[in-house]
Amino acid sequence: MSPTYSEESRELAFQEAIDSDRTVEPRDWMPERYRSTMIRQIAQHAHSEIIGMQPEGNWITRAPSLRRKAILLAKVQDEAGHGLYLYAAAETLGVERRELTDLLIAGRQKYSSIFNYPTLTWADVGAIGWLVDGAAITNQLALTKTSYGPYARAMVRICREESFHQRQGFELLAELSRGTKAQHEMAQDAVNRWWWPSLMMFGPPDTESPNTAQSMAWKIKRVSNDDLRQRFVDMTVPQAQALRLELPDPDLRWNEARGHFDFGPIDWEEFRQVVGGHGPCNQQRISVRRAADEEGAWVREAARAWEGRQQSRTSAA
Ligand code: FAQ
Repeated sequence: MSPTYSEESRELAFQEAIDSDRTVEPRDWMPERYRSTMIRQIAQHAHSEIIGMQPEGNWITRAPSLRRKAILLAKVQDEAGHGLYLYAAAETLGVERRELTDLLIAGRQKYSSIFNYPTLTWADVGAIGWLVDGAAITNQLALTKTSYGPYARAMVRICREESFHQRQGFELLAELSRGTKAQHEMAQDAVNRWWWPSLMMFGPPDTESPNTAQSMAWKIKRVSNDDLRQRFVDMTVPQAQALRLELPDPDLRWNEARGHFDFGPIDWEEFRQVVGGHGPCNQQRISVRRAADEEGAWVREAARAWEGRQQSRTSAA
């Protein structure tokens, strides 16, 4: 774009490019607010992937069979990979992974509310795969069409891996649901505890979401929080029936006129508490992340020393 453009005409040209469905690439001019919104969302998403390793990672040593342990190890490792693609996407906007990690540990950037709930039984691993990854895919499929190119491309790969995660959660719960009475009850208890927090993953209602209008105009978001939540409910109810598990909502019923399932009120006060740092595991999640960062410092130092040596060898050659 021409350097003689005023800020206002640049913004207009940017919006026109967005309206005609052009993706924004790292070297393109973009309004500062677009850049900061994108950094906020990608960083929050990356942090969620990394913090999200903790609730399931806690079960790796307690998986009930070698097959289940191998599956869970692969899944948790995939989440680490997703975090890394996303930090790399954020770096194309001019922020370092180090800065973002420091902000997370200092409590100045968010991660998804869902990872502040504890994993009390093995069935929780199934409920996370089925419901949490199911909600994540619903959101992320829309994000494969987001306007920022590096984020959209990261989403395509992440969604493929998340589909496997969702299937393994469904399969785990199906096995428990068809198992002994105690196993069925354990599966039901996990679904009872994870259902409502999964609906909260999509964020506040559209009427109370400060970022949705601008993010939709910039096509960062293609679908609103409430519409994604409805998509997830519509997709999940028949799956619960197939699993022979109940969703813990007495108001859940098909609405012929709307062509969607109606569902009961969400406890938004609980959401605010969890996002505000007062969920059951907020402190534990951040202190584990901080300890991992401190314990890994020597690896980063060694990598930097090795990189420095390689550079001096190259320049001497
Ligand atoms: N938790 O105005 P909006 C995964 C905040 S999947 C915490 O609607 P926006 C995979 C929001 O940041 C989970 N905070 O905001 C996995 C904003 O605060 P701010 C990660 C939330 O951005 C599975 C304020 O509330 N996925 O990790 C939440 O337009 C299993 C107002 O909200 C993503 O991050 C929440 N649930 O829409 C890993 C997807 N909801 O920043 C391991 C990408 C809202 O202004 C195991 N993100 N807030 O201070 C998004 O799509 C959007 O950022 C939304 C929120 C939809 C989450």
